[in-house]
Amino acid sequence: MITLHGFAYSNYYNIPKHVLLYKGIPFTEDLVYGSGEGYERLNPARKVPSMTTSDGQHIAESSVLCEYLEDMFPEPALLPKDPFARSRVRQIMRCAELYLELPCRRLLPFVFTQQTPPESLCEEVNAMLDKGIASLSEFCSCDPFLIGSEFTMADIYVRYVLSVVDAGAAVLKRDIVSEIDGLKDWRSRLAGDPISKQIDADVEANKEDFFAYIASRN
Ligand SMILES: N[C@@H](CCC(=O)N[C@@H](CS)C(=O)NCC(=O)O)C(=O)O
Repeated sequence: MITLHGFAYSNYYNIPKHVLLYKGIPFTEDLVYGSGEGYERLNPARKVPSMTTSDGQHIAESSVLCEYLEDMFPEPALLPKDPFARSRVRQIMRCAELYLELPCRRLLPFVFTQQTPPESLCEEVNAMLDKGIASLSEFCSCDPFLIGSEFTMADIYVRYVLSVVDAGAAVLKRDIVSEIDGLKDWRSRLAGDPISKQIDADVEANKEDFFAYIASRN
């Protein structure tokens, strides 16, 4: 059986977890924070999530895990059949990570320590966010799903990117989600999905343990 390694408070962990649940693939969860002893055998970069396949091989990087699951379990499909539409899904995922998630992630240490980030950092983050907002505004119809009528792995990916974007938005006092037409409503619709609800409940359940872990590192 597949094992997913990581922790529920990790937005990246929840991406393949949502894919596994959506496709109805049996899996077990192994609660680990990436700094644990021996974790480098699963993922040399020590990032969460990683996955052990049913034949005992280790894979990491959330988008790579999504692609592996799609290759191994093609139904229900999370990529369109048309090659251009597939590339659009991947482009949305890539832009969401590079230009929304990663810049906002730079602000997380300030969120955790409740400190004010330097103005120069906020300017850098805002400039990258402009690229992400321009890209998703161009590529996402949000009607009703990101690329249109078909639910894809981009919907799953962006949903969990937005939890880090929310943290960045609070620091920057910038309503990032509202800057992308239709994204706010798309997000509310997706939040009502039973899988989203299950994952959100698991995030809440892990919160105390995660913050205790963070405190133990400082
Ligand atoms: N590109 C990686 C990023 C994963 C990532 O940054 N995970 C965070 C948890 S949400 C992590 O492991 N942080 C610990 C660290 O950076 O050392 C992916 O897509 O899986």
